[in-house]
Amino acid sequence: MTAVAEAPSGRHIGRSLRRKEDPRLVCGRARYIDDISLPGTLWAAFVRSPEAHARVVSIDSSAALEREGVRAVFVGEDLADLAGPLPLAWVPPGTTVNNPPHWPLARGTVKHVGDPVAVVIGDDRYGVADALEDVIVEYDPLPVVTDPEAALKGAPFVHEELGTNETHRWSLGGGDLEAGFAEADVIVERRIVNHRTAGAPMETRGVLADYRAGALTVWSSTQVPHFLRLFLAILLGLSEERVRVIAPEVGGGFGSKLQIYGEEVVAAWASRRLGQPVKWIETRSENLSVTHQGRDQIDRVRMGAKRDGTLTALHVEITADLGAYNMLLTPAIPSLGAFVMSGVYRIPAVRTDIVGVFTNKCPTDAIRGAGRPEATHIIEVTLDQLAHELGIDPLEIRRRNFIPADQFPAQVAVGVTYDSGDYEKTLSRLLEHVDIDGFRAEQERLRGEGVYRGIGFSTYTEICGLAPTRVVGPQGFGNQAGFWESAMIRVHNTGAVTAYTGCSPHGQGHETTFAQIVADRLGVDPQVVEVVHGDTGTGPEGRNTYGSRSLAVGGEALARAAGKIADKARAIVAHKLEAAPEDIELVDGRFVVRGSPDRGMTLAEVAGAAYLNDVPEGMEPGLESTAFWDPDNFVFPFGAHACIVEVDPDTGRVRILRYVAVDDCGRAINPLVIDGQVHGGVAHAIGQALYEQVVYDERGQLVTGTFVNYALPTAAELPSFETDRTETPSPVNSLGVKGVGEAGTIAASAAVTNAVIDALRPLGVQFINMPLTPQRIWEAIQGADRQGGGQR
Ligand code: MCN
Repeated sequence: MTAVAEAPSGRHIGRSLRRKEDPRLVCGRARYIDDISLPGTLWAAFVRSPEAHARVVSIDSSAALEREGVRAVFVGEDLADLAGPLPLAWVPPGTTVNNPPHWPLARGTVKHVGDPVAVVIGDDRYGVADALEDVIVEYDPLPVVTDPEAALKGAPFVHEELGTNETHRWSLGGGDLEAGFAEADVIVERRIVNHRTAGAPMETRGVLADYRAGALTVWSSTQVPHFLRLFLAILLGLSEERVRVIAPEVGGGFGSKLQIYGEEVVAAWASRRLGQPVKWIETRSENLSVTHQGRDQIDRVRMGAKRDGTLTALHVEITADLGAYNMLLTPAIPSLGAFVMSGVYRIPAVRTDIVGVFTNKCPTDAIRGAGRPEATHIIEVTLDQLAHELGIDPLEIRRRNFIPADQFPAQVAVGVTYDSGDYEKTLSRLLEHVDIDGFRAEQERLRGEGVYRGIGFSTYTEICGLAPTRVVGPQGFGNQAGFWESAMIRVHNTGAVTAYTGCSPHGQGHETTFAQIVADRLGVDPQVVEVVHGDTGTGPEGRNTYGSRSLAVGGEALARAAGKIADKARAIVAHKLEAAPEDIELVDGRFVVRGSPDRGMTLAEVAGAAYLNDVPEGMEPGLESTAFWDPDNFVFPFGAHACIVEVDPDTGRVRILRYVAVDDCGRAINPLVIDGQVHGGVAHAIGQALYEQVVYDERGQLVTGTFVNYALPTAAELPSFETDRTETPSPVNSLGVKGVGEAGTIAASAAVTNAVIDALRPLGVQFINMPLTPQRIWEAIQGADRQGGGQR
């Protein structure tokens, strides 16, 4: 493992700088995809299947083509020159996944509501939307399957030719499970349903493709411009350097824009075919029906412990509803949870068995947390159930099983090594904010008045900082790509700095936090550091933004690129001031000779010398550097969250009274940004716990196709979050940082669920599955005497 370099000594890391990107965002000056237009742009609109499963008998586009302004209607077969179907890039290691072709426009059959069968292209945005109605498609409906457990039992099949709905099976385990359960005094079994949710970013997707003179430029509201460039080049048969992908301002993604979407391929293909730019902007209804969704697992959980609460074994069987097709990472998502199925606990034997299932629904893929919120929910909710069974306090059972702080780096049963941790510390800090004894006394008193309050905890860890090529690349999981991050820094004549990152933020504040890192390493103000991202035409290769990887991998790459510049600056200053390079140090924004603070140069002065080629003999002029960073390990943020709720027993309505989050993401670069990330993350999980659910009926019709019936929480439903931090540095990178972008989402659904169950116990409810809607809670209270297992 890499040793921690000297702690950053500058003045900007650790400061709550306001986000540099916000003025343009709040003043309406940001440039999103729909703000970009090119002369001669044509518009695209997609004809989508109203059936969940059907044979496409015929498509008659003649009436649409007669409409004024309609230039073309293309169907799946027209795109026969594509090099292949949409990509599945990553499968769980060591397994084979059934992967029938998924075409950008369906060929022959449709597999879910919204599956596109044709694209209409014309001069006018609204004209093509109207023309959709004139494309007459005849469908021959086929039997539909929406229940993943039923789907595993046999026909009907989503992909008839496979003769099964099973996509794959994959397991990860360590330790002797049988011995662990044999040793247990108590075994708790639960059926936990982690239902389907949508990414629901504020900005829907969109793409503008412009093919001209043998080169393709694509603007897309994507999280992964470099991946998109690669796959567009492959599918269209272009050389990769002839394709430039630009992610302009991206209004949120939450994982749902970590994808190669058919619409992106169709727009690029059509632009080449028609010789004009082609643009498509997704409607909200499309976003809720065809942008990939997340979660959707049925988890059968067994947790064993001794009478004193010592955990002995955990076995999880996951049935993952993957929807109708594999997309970029679909089958890998449930596996991500398996790597942290030990949570923050010493459990001698842990095993996760996953079966993936096709159903006639929109495909699932990464949504904030991707597999890890599901794992935390499993561990933390089941642990509370176990604590109750044993008559042990929920906090006490956690403490008895925590991996002690002095055991890091700590290898857990499944073989993963957690980099650093101090779980007792985050929990103790949490309890400084939450007076648990006071709460219990008040809870008891209020119950006497018919008021039901509950408290729930979640002590979690997660795995993030997706990189180590040695683990995820060809020598590890067999994935044919390296997972590092890149950075390039150019110091201008003026001493201002342009920093190019291979990350591609879409709300995370990299322009601020990454500027803080570079500023500290170079002794300048963050205001003069411009962070450039999301454009494959500038900067080096990149691996983009997802999996809370950007700071731990991309931020570290920038720190290292800046370190190279600082080294060169020291050599130039030494040359100019006739001192030894090792005697030059960075103090208060100047490179000075040690012991002679008056003798020194600013970065601007160094740049001036560098561009005048006034540099040491044999050194190149100029002041630029590039760095790639591929760490040895992932990073493992952790924390302790508490939620206090009040449940109305008459209506089943849950009100969150307090939500307190103490997170540890290593050294904090910007506490304000961290708080923002935690707020958003927690809101996301509260949404899942209490409100949001993608619902399909038994015919595969989407019931939640608008925000009227897909209930996103707003500020009105959410409490004012209380946040705090501890800082346990990671030894994996020189900054000592870990990720935080998903932490809130990973921790929170269990805290909310445990709080609701705690409130309902006096009414006889022992267990309940999300979403904890008023109706479900009311029903649970009514049927409390029948409790004892999960319910869908
Ligand atoms: N940070 C920090 N100090 C730390 C850790 C993080 O200052 N010790 C800062 C980082 O510098 C960065 C931000 O926090 O500005 C998030 O960093 P990181 O945890 O590395 O996560 P990423 O930047 O890779 O973002 C991805 C993550 C994911 S996976 C989802 S999903 C998500 C999220 O971030 N989607 C978001 N946050 C989002 N925030 C917004 N507004 N919109 C989304 O779509």
